[in-house]
Amino acid sequence: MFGGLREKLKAARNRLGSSIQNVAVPPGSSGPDQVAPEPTAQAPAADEPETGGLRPVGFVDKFKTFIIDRELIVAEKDLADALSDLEITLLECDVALPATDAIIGKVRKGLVGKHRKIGESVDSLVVTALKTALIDVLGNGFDLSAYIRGHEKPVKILFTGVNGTGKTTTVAKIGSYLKNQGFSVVIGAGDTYRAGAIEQIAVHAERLGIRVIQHQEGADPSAVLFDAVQYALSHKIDVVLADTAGRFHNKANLMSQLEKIRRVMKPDLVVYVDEAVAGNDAVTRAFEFDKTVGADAVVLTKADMDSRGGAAISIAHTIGKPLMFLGVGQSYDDIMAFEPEKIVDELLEGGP
Ligand SMILES: Nc1nc2c(ncn2[C@@H]2O[C@H](COP(=O)(O)OP(=O)(O)OP(=O)(O)O)[C@@H](O)[C@H]2O)c(=O)[nH]1
Ligand SMILES: [Mg+2]
Repeated sequence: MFGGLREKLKAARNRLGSSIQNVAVPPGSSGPDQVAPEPTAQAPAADEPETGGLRPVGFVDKFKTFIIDRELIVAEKDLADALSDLEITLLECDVALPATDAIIGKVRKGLVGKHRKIGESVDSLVVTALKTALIDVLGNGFDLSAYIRGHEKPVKILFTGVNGTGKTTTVAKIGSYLKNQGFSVVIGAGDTYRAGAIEQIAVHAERLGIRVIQHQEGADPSAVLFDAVQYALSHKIDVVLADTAGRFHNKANLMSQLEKIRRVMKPDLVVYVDEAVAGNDAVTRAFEFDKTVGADAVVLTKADMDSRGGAAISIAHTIGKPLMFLGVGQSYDDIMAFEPEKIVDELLEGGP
């Protein structure tokens, strides 16, 4: 998951470290007394090729061994090239422009100025700045279990999104996840439009031992989902998960059908589902859905197939709604509650 982004961030992290090390130890000098090699550290070889300005990325293997033991002053201009590299990296990985700008601004803020951190390596200074910036942009996630525990039952959750992105699979996965957390669940087969959709969700529900409320193909989805809510009320079920047909936000008739579902079912949460692999398209579509029918949280599926990670990094920041889960495969357990710190740790794991 997000392997391409992880690799590129490694290079960007190296470049930032090099730039800072360059300030601390100007090329050709043994360095001012702001930094000192650890006793066991290898100093840069005397015959190491000079590049004129910044040291080559390979130098970083050495910068991580330097320890800031007094004061290091980093100016904005020292980071300009490295931040520009980071910006290109993020954009290449499909991180949306506003999120990219925010990350660059936060990394700059984290690194420019005086550092007086006894015993900290240049690399850990860079990692802290990157981590803080990414976590800030990723937001807080959304703890569905905590939400359900704190809410009047049944909690009604409506899943929306464009065709084929993984809504039905996500309904099944979340059903299984919530069951494992001890909640009782009913599923409403609200996709009465696509041939085979009712059977698809019914098969999932049967495998998971979850009750599904269904009508005939072509029936009014509002009526199906209303019945699912009534069933939950009369059977004291904790959660109603409402599957719906895929639709594009510019199809007025289908969007007004969704509007009707909202009015009739009165969901507590509207969850927008899209696929991580769609990158910026997913961000744009989420924005449009939020504008037309609203969205309280987002699930990004197929993160297991996504190397770039751009949608996952930028969707919460761009549309202002939290990311709740990542779909990471085709089995019921292939769902991850979205925990920003964990994601960022994985993105920045390992050495430079
Ligand atoms: N690799 C991977 N595949 C997934 C994931 N989630 C869903 N899929 C696959 O995506 C395909 C479409 O999934 P559905 O759940 O039917 O998508 P949908 O949004 O309900 O589709 P429509 O109802 O036609 O709009 C299926 O083959 C799923 O197995 C995921 O997280 N990872
Ligand atoms: Mg479906």
